[in-house]
Amino acid sequence: MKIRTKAAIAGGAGAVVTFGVAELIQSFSEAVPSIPVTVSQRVIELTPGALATEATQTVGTAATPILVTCVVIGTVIVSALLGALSLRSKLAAFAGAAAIGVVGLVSALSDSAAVAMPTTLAVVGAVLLGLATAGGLLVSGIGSSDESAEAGSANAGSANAGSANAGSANAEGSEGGAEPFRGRMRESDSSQTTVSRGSFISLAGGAVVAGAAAAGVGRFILGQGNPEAAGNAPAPLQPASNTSGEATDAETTNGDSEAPQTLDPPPEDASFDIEGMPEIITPAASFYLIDTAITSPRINRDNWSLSISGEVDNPFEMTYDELTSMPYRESDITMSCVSNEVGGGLVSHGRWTGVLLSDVLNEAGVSMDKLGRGNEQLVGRSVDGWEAGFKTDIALDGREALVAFGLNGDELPRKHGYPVRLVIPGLYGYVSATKWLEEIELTDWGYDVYWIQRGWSKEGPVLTQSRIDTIEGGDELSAGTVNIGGVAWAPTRGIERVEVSTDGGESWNDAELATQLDDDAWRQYLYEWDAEPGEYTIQVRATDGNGDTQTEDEAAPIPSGATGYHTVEATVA
Ligand SMILES: Nc1nc2c(c(=O)[nH]1)N[C@H]1C(S)=C(S)[C@@H](COP(=O)(O)O)O[C@H]1N2
Ligand SMILES: [Mo]
Repeated sequence: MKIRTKAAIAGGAGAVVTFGVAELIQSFSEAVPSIPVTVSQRVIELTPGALATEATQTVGTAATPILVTCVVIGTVIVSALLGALSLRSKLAAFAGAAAIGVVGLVSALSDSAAVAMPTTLAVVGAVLLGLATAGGLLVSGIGSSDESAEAGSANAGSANAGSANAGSANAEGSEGGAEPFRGRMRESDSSQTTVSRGSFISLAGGAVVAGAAAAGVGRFILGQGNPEAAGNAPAPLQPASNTSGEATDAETTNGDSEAPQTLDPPPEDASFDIEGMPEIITPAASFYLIDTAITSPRINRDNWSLSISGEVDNPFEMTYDELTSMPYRESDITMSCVSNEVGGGLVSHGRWTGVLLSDVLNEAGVSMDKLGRGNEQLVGRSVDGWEAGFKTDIALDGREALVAFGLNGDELPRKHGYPVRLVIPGLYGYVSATKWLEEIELTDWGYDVYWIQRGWSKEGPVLTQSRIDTIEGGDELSAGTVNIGGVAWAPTRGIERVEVSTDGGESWNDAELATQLDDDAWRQYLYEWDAEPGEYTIQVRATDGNGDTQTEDEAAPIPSGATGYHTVEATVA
């Protein structure tokens, strides 16, 4: 085996050990984040439009596991090159390893969950162990003394020159004194420090296996400690005792304290019991998921607090118990993502438990005339720094804008913002629905939040949309009664009418509407079509509570949300 190959293997093995040890440590301590994950997170933040793509917010989520893998493999490759480099210059190799360590440390420290001291110790310790592994392998595989290393590096140049002339000079198997590089190494190896090729491979392999095993054990422990990964549902909601009706104070603008703390189960006639229809309340486990976080922040709600900051008279902090002791309500709110394509699945309906945003602001002493000004926004900031912002009057115009801590009767799932998030009816998630909320800042409307910086429109009202759920494109249907059904939504405005066309929009038929749960909720529709054999282009369109019908013009999701009619081609036989 070429000496440079051995050196490269030593370097790569060292990196694997570093990652493994770091993963193992972080599985034991919430104060220490995962290095590859935080590095990937920084890459996403520093490359607007690259992974967190400009065209859709969904690709970023799908690409993140690939990104983490690339970070790990890339580091192992660079470390292997550094191992080879160490034959020429130990100093340069050390500097390279140190630089990798610094990138890892800086990334890890900038993570919201990182505590400086344990994180630094963990990263430095893991890097040192990796270096020791690489060094040990180098010594065992190549030779120990500085002299030999220097000899190696001194000869590396000529070895290269030699191999340029005669490519095979360096090849494994070219035994004997003809090869200067190996020849010199052999000499200085008289101290018996090198091991045989077989045992070098076992040593290096052992190091890699140990590193990978450490990472695996770490991941396993994390999985055990994470109830959601273990398949358990979030805990049932048990907010601090709070007798409904005791409103914090009378000034609350839209805080009708009569709002129920829990909703009755949806009435039977709120949904049609037909195949393909989505459940009227989306189970948390199938609620659509969009965010820029590679792993959801782990927040201990006993240490959590919400701060109300910015142009407020007195900056204010509220604990979880304080929040959940305020009058709260359960509200039906359909949420959707601006990235959703026409007919797509990035829309779900939840029963959210939370305190009115206006009540929280009021409690914090934010004066209503300040909020009434048109040129300001409320920016919700997540523990991971992500931000969404909307005009201040949204909090006051009567809609049920919530500081939410429950979904469908349970605590928020970690993926969906545990312990507290914002849910604002009628706004797409990217401008409003901050998960893992830790701060609400009153600031100038001119300030651009995360997705605005990446080309999406500033206001983000949810457009009226409808979807066909019971028929898929290309379906072969049998003649007779065919159920064409699905959902339509126009949060804050409600759905007044849904029409179905089977002839590509030439003629329209009124669909039957299920009972509307709430103006903020999606509404099911059903058109029982008497189908005769033929080819059909089926479409749907909805009219909102203001009497406005969704536009037929087709637009891509970016910048303001996809428009056009959901269209499905079907054959009736
Ligand atoms: N902290 C944080 N909150 C976030 C996001 C995010 O990336 N980070 N994404 C937003 C977007 S674009 C949407 S559509 C909704 C999705 O919420 P869900 O994943 O609970 O369905 O969350 C919003 N809140
Ligand atoms: Mo979104």
